[in-house]
Amino acid sequence: MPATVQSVVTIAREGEIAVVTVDNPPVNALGQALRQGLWDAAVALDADPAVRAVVLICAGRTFIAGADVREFGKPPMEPHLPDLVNRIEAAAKPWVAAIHGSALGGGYEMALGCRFRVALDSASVGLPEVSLGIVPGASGTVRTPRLAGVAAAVDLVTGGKPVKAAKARALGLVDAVVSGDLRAEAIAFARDALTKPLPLPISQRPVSAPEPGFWAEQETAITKRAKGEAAPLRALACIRKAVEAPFFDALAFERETFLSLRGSDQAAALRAVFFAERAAPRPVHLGDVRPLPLAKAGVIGGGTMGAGIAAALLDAGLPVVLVERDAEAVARGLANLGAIFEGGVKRGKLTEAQAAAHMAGVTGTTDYAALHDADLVIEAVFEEIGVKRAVFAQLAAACRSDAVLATNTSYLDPRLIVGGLANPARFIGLHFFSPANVMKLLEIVPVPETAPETLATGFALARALNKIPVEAGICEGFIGNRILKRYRAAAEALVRGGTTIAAIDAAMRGYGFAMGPFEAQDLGGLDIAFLQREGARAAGQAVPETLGDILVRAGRKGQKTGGGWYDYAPGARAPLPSTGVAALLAPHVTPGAAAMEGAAIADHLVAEMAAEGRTILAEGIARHPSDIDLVEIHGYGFPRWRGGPMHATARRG
Ligand code: T1G
Ligand code: NAD
Repeated sequence: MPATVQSVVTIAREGEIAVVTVDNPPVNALGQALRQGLWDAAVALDADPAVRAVVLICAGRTFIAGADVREFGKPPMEPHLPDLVNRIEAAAKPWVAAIHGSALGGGYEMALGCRFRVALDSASVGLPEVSLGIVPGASGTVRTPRLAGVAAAVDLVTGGKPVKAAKARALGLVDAVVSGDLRAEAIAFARDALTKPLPLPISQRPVSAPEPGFWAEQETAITKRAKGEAAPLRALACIRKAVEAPFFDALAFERETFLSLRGSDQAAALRAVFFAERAAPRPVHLGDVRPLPLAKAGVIGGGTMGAGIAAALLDAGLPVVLVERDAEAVARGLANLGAIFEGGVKRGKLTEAQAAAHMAGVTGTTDYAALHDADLVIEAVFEEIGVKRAVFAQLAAACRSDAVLATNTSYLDPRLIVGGLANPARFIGLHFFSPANVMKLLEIVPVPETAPETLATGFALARALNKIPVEAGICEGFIGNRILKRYRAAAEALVRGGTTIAAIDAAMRGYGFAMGPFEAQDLGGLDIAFLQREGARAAGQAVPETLGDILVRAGRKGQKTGGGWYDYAPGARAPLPSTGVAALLAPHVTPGAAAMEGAAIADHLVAEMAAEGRTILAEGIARHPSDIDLVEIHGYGFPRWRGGPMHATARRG
């Protein structure tokens, strides 16, 4: 009978092999109770003379997925994880980690404390701590270089990306890759290991110093890649310490680094985003409403968005019917789609065969009858209400009455697009972001009649496409474009107040954005927003003139016209402050007004975004502040390690 040391840890016996099974749903995270249970198991098994080796295995979906991130805000409790890992390593009998799912962070560190690591062929291992703004805190930076060498350790720890079993085996991060019954295979591995001399515990293995110049090269590369995040460079320093100092000194240095980062603003932000991202695809308010089955999709319009959306659907294995206006437009749409997959092949994201298989999954046509068995159809035609209404009228006639019909509109009111059509319960807005096969954000915009099942289907689609869904109420620009409008207006107000365009962009890049608001407009084109404003004016709305309007009217639409907010040398993309723009805008700048400097600019503009976010929450357009942060991070390039405008301003108090 298995003796239960703790409810989360049970011990069974297979002859001379003890099997320690961890069962701590949902991902066997190393909370205090589990750490205590494993500590007690090590003590009990050391004392049992009949046990010659131990297999550590987990129930559920994965091996230990790491420390319990929910404990990070609290004072660390004993047994501390590095002590537990050392205790397992010092056990009288060799432990064999049997890994399935993802052995991540503290989970992989537990495996490093074992004498051997056996991975199921579908498993992966990793040290993703830097993505949480910290470094491994239980010997990951000290044991990994001793197990797999410095270069592999630097990649694994400073990149934070998991490694699949086969590659892990090649790197030496695991000792064997098995298929089928992991428990049986690990027991057999343990028995076989007992017939040979045991390898040294990892902490006693030597570590070779890298080539001269290695550390400086890595420091330069990581600084460039980290874009303001502190943890990757600190992780590199830990690995260097592991090479240059005795094991326990390096371990102490790592622990000190981990504890110092754990309370940092960046770690708090990245933890908040981590939990928001996990909560987003399964909204609590939907309860257990079942989504409709999705086996076949339709996309109307094969332009920028339609092709991107079709690519995302095909990437997820959904066959697609792509409908366009005429044969020429169908050919163009398919060519757009083919170009997306060719790009994927060039970047090594897809093989030629996969790209061909994706293209085999799409049918291009002008005939709406081809949509008769589609479960979901997404419209992505011109942003004109008449065109969209005509398309939905055709869809209502051609599709099943229960097919979900979605519009990808950016600014039109979905209620006006589908108003008057039968079966309104199946309508919804699905606002993808360009490029739709890359950007993870999906704003889900129900109309008043949208059925819960339709809404649940929108979230199920997001899960299938590996996107981050955020439900938005109906207003101009929903959540993201509404905040973008406020952000741009606030930036223009700073220009009117005497702050230079270049200073504003530099401040936002310094804050962590890839580019500032003016550079971004030059890249995307000033005319898109200009046309949207002109459309609103034509519809009778009072839309004050913006500085952007002045530039567009002067023919300055951005890089595509050789100049926008900035000048550009012919064929170049580097933004050059423009005396022409300064002259154009001079009449609109308040002379002597207090110009802002550096970080104050960014704090002010982020505060403006958060102010709009608070209004959006008050109006019920968004449900949670974290939803707004996800929109900004995944739709508009807000630096993840700042947590989003709502988190950042709340943290600043
Ligand atoms: N701690 C606590 N809860 C966690 C968790 C964690 N580490 N990881 C996931 N969860 C919860 C998650 O919030 C969700 O909860 C549920 O588990 C399913 O997650 C000392 C200090 C493992 C690949 O960074 O990458 O170890 O919403 O929806 O898609 O050096 O979760 O159901 O209530 O993501 O199957 C390092 C993070 C920690 C792993 C599974 N470890 N997790 O993906 O499920 S730091 C990580 C993941 C550390 C040591 C350091 C993924 C997954 P709920 P899910 P999934
Ligand atoms: P686009 O001009 O690139 O593509 C529109 C496509 O619709 C064209 O290929 C056109 O041939 C096709 N089309 C027009 N009338 C049609 C009809 N009756 N039947 C079938 N096809 C028809 O436009 P886009 O940038 O892809 O935008 C499409 C929609 O997506 C718009 O509503 C836009 O607001 C929205 N959107 C655009 C972006 C963006 O960044 N471009 C982002 C999010 C949402």
